[in-house]
Amino acid sequence: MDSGKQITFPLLLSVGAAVIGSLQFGYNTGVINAPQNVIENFINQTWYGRYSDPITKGSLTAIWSVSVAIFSVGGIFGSFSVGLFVNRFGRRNSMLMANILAFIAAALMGFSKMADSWEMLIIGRFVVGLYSGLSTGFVPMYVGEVSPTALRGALGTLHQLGIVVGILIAQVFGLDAVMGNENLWPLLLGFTFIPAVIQCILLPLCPESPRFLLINKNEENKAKAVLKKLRGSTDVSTDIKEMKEESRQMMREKKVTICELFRSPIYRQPLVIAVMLQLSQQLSGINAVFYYSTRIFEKAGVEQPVYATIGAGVVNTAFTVVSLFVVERAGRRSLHLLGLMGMAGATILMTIALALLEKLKWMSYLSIVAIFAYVAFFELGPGPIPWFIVAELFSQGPRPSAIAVAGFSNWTANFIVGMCFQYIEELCYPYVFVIFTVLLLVFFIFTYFRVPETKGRTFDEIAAGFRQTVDGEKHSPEELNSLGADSQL
Ligand SMILES: *[C@@H]1O[C@H](CO)[C@@H](O)[C@H](O)[C@H]1NC(C)=O
Ligand SMILES: *[C@H]1O[C@H](CO)[C@@H](O)[C@H](O)[C@H]1NC(C)=O
Repeated sequence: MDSGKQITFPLLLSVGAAVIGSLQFGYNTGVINAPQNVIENFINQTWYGRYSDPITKGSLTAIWSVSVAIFSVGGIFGSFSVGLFVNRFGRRNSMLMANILAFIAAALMGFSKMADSWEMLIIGRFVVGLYSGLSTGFVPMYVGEVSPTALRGALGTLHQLGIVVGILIAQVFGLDAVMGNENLWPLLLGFTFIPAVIQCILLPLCPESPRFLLINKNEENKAKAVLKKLRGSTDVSTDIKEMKEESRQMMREKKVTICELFRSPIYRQPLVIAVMLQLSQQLSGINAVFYYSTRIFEKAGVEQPVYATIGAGVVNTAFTVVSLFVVERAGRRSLHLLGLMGMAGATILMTIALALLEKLKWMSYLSIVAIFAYVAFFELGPGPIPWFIVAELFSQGPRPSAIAVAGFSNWTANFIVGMCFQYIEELCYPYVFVIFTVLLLVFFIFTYFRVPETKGRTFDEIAAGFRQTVDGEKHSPEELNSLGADSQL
């Protein structure tokens, strides 16, 4: 019997229960998009009720931007705390415990209207950000560790898919006719409670990660029992052997702390690349679209902006699926370049559409096309590629620290975009997207000259390429640049 490729019910259950965490992350990323106007009204009225003075535009923008962006501050803390939990409590129990945060957040956001308090909304967004930061660490780890090697890649992509489906669900629920209206918006935000309940029911039926049991707890018999259930086979010696081999290899390579990572010149170049790729993902402005697209479409003269937002969600999901098939085959570097260039083109289209809207009404359609193209190109390149490259640039020893630094850059840039977009928009409307065009081109140039192709190359080969540059700090810029070209292979 081929136990390596079999999808058993316990495996399906475990993976399914875990990716509820990814769904929650996506849901809370997308949920504040559609109901922006109704919630702003609530803030306006609450302000008036308290101070008997109409709220100024500046205060309203500030409160709203903080409510949106504080999610990423929670994300920063969450993603840094992953290590505190997984090795102590285990993967499954960590996921289970994180739901306490989801319940607290749901209550804070859900009752904020009743309590006339936008502060509760803001704290709730922070707490659900914490949960999301933890989830983006827990879920891929658990899914990777319960899956057989042959299925690891395929099942791992369910995390990414869970996120985009979560965003889409949030956009549909955010319709005026569903929950995105004056009366039901607290329910829309509090809805995060339901997936949390489902996960709390399902997770206790799922096994702990066999890798955690074997390597961290040294409980081989328990690990074997779990593996037998997951694989639907009585012979799990190959899995056990593989895990032991992997852990031996990890011991051989000393763990590199974050401080060492910053100090050592060997890691400098890969680290700069890892951080720049994360920045290129976030500063491309993608979350400006996920957080604010309804407002963007509204300003672009689209008549039913919420439906355009849902359309963007559908395009996002479709191209995530497309990219799952493409990423494994095409080179990472070329895909990233293609994505950045396509997004830059889309931002130019968007600028034209916004600038000419006064004269040509049909420009609102062009803006829909532009945003759809923008999202599609994001999912082909800057969406998935940075994670592949970070994982492929670093070997076992420095990888966890590198991923932590990358995650920090990701959430920080996410915060900056969420916080500043509305201000920048007010300042330089209709030319907001020009900023992203410039940033995208800068990242394109950086990727072209500095990022090596990592697909199908070993760590040693990639590291050798970098060493050339480290040894020769005196190398001329031309030589350094040719490294990028050399490594296209
Ligand atoms: C707040 O609400 C009042 C009355 O409903 C409205 O006239 C005012 O424009 C609103 N203020 C802002 C900043 O939206
Ligand atoms: C970085 O941000 C993107 C998009 O917001 C998200 O899909 C990805 O999971 C994030 N990564 C981490 C580690 O938070």
